[in-house]
Amino acid sequence: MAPDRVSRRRTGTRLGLLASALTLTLALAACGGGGAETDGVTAAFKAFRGMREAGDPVSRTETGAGGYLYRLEGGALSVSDEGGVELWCSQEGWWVDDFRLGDVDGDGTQDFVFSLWKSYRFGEAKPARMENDDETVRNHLFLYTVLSGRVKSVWGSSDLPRPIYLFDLDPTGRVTPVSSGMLLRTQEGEYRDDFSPTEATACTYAWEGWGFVPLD
Ligand SMILES: [Ca+2]
Repeated sequence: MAPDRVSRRRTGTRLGLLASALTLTLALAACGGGGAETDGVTAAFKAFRGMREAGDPVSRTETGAGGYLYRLEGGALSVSDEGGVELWCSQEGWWVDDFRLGDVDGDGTQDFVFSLWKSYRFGEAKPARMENDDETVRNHLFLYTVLSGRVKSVWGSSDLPRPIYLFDLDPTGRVTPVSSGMLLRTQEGEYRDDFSPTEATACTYAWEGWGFVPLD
């Protein structure tokens, strides 16, 4: 997503992502189907997941347009229809930190943006089958949408240069043929071996059709 050249301001915010509360929740707790792919469940990912579970992971549900129910629990994100039928669930090899709902690309259909962590550097279409032994767990940002009851990927970042601590969608940006004017506002830090948070930086991005582009 964001190249390092983007100018940004220091906020001095220190984010306590790894809070002390002990919340042990199975990663698949939010997913009833049990069919999530297991690619990417590496030793490094399991260690990362354990740290997240022992922190204070976000757990919440939100009803979006069309009555679709978005549920995040134990790092697993799922989407169900009005009847409670699960349409989609994040892969077992992903840890989802949080999600936001909003029509990002301006096509009139609500999308959902989520921040996730996974081991493999390749996108979800090329998981463990690639000859890739890099287990480093890195942060990504994905944009999905729900069209006629089907969950579809719109865009997915490669490894983010900086992990996102917090993010939100802000509909006050400039409307273009490919954007609803939805801005992505983030608080980002630096990677550490133990994934402990660093000083955060505030960044803002606009959707340009092929990805989120930093606003100077
Ligand atoms: Ca949309």
